[in-house]
Amino acid sequence: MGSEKAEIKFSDRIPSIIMLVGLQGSGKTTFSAKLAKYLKTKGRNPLLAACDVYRPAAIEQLRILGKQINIPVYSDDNEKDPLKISNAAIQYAKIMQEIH
Ligand SMILES: Nc1nc2c(ncn2[C@@H]2O[C@H](COP(=O)(O)OP(=O)(O)O)[C@@H](O)[C@H]2O)c(=O)[nH]1
Ligand SMILES: [Mg+2]
Repeated sequence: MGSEKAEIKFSDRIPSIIMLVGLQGSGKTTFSAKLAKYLKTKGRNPLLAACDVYRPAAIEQLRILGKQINIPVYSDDNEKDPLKISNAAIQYAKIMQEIH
C-alpha cells in the first residue's frame, strides 16, 4: 500500500510469506495466481494457500487456478480457521522445501 513503488521483500527464513489483503472481489485470488506464476519465472518455488473460508467456492477457485499454472495449492476443506490453515500451509511448505 502507498503511493511509491516498492519491491517485494523476501524473508531470510523459509518460506517467505505473502499475505494479500483486499475487499471481496478486488482480485486477491486472481492476483495470487499471477504473482505465483511470476515468482516461479524468477526461480522461486511458490505455494498458494487457500485461506478464504468465507466466500463459497473460493478454495476451489484457487485450486483451479493452481492447476492451470501448475503451482501447488495448500487447502483443507474441513478447517474453518484461516489462521490454522495458514500455519499448516507454512509447515507444508517447509516439508516440501526439505524434499526438494
Ligand atoms: N478485468 C479484470 N478483472 C479481474 C482482475 N483481477 C480479477 N478480476 C476478476 O474480478 C473478480 C473477482 O476476482 P477474485 O480474484 O476472485 O477476487 P477476490 O475476491 O479478492 O479473491 C473475478 O471475476 C476475476 O476474474 C483484473 O486484473 N482485471
Ligand atoms: Mg478470493
